[in-house]
Amino acid sequence: MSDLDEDVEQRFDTAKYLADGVQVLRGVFQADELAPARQQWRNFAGQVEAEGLERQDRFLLGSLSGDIAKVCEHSKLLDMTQEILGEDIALYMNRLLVKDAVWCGEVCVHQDQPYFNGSPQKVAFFIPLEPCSAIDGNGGLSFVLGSHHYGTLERGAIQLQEWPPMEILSPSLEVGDVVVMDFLSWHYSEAAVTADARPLLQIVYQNACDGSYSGQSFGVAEPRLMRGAWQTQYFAELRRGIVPDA
Ligand SMILES: O=C(O)CCC(=O)C(=O)O
Repeated sequence: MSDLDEDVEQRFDTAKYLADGVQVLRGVFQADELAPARQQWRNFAGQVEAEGLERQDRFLLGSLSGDIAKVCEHSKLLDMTQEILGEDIALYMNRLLVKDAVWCGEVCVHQDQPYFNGSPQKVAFFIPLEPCSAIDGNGGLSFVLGSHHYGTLERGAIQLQEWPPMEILSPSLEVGDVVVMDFLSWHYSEAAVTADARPLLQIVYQNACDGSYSGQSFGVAEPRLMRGAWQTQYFAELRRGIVPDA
């Protein structure tokens, strides 16, 4: 590894990430690094419309603003992404997934790629703004290790029993921990059984040879280069000019 932040370098293992399609990193962020974003969340929780966001189940649709929006600029995330995807990095998605009194349901086993556009070579980071527990907790995520090796599947609920057994990782995350996930990795979450809100940032990057971007609803209204240089002149917003099949 080259110029990774020293603290992260001890933990991030590119080979393991490539093998498992997911890696949990403990204590990536110091408390003060996420404090402004957490404060912003606490200020607007329950009144997301005032932030220009629209609540739909667990999704806060619209462009994030302020300190929450800036987490995607953090060098620790971009350094790890460069280790995986190369020097030129673009932002694909920047959204907040919330479970709380408004919505606390379960999310079936699925893969994100079929719901989005562009190359499947995307790296997703899950960053909890409050402690986030998968088992008997506030609806944290579980991950199916190695599932990304099956490539792009279809939309819908993946029936785990139809596939060879794979290990499930159900981490309890503290603030400062980060999950790095291949965009092809299967994942799900149980319904929350505690009343603690679960604000979880999902930030997705890709190589800047890919001009796809998620659009306003998922936090990237325009193509956004994060490191290096664009290696394409073709930019495609998710769902642009498409009438979905009936
Ligand atoms: O918020 C969750 O628990 C699941 C989120 C997720 O995986 C998704 O919406 O694709």
